[in-house]
Amino acid sequence: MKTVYADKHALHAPSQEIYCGQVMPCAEKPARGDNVHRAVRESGLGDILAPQNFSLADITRVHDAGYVDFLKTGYAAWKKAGFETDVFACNFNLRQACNTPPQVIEGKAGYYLADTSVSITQGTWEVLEQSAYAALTALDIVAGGDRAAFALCRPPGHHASVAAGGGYGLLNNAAIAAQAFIDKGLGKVAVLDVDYHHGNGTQDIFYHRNDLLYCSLHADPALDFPYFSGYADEKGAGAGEGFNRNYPLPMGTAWATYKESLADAARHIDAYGADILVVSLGVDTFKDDPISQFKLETDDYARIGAEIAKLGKPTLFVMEGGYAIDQIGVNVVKALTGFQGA
Ligand code: SP5
Ligand code: ZN
Repeated sequence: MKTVYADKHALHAPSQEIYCGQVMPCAEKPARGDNVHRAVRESGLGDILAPQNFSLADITRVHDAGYVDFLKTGYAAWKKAGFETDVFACNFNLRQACNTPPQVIEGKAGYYLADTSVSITQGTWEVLEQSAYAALTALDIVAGGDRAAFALCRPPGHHASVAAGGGYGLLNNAAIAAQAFIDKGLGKVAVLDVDYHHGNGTQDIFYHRNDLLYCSLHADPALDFPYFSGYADEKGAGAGEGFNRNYPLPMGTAWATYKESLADAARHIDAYGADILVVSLGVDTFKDDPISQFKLETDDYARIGAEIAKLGKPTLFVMEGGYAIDQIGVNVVKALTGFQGA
C-alpha cells in the first residue's frame, strides 16, 4: 500500500490550545505526523510519495470560498491588526441567522472557527493545502487501480465543515477526496469514520446527499467533543435521509463492544453498494490516548483493518486523530497491515 505524505506538515505547529479556559500545549502536534511517517517507513508497508499538485478549485468543491480565503490570508491579517498570538476565535456565531462574514479579522476568526482547540499559525495554509493534496493524490492512486492507499494527512480534517474549522482541523481532507471521486463520475462513496470523535464536519458536508454514506463510531456526544452532533437519530435529511449513521458509544468502550458497531456499520456500507470506501482513520480510540476514553488495544487496530478489508472495496485511508505520541505510529501501521493481511 502506498502512502502519501507531505513533510512540510511541521510548519503547522500550534503554540497552544485553550481547553475549559486553560491555555495548554496543543495535543495536535507535528510529532504525530513524524511518528506515523517513521512507523510506516520502518514497516515496509510500501512506497511513500509526496503529494501531487492540484488546484484550489478541488478544495472549494467542498469548502466555502470566503472560508478558504480566511485560511489563506487570516494569519497575515491577524498580525497586521497587531495581535501577538496565532489566530484564535473568541466570539462565536451560535445559532444566529447572520450569514455575513465580519470585515475585521478578529470577527472573522469567530465566524469561521468553531472552538478554541484550533488555530492558524504562520505556516498553516501551506500545510493545509499540501494535506488536502495528499488526500487527492492518494485518491488518484486508488482510482487508478490500487486496492488501497494511505493519505498521511496532518492536521486532521473531519471536524471541518463547509465554512468552519474546529477540533484541530481546518480542511476536511477525507471530504475533499470523496468529492473528487464523485466529480470524476466514478460513483458512490462510503465514509467509515473510526476516529474517537464524531466527524461532525464530514456529516454536515454530506447531510443532504445520497451519493455518500457516512458511518461513524465515536464517543457519545453527550459526554465528549464535538458535543453537538453524533447522536444516533441524525440520519440525514431530504435526499440524504438514511445516508448518515452514527454509533455513539459509551466511555470505556473496548473491542467487545466496538466490534459489534463496526460490524453493523460494515453491513450498511455493504448494502449501500459504494464504489469506494474512504476511512477516516483516527487512533484516538486507543486505551492510552491522553484526550480520549475508549480502551482499544494495539492489536485491535489490526482487527479493524481486517474488518474493513472484508468489504472488498477500493479503500482510501485518511489520517485523522490520535494523540498517544509513542503509540500513534504502531497503531496506524497495525490498521493498515491488518487490512493488507486480511
Ligand atoms: C481530529 C480530532 O481528534 N479532534 C479532536 C478534538 C478534540 N478537542 C477537544 C479536546 C481537547 C482536550 N485537550 C487536552 C485535555 C487535557 N486533559
Ligand atoms: Zn478524534
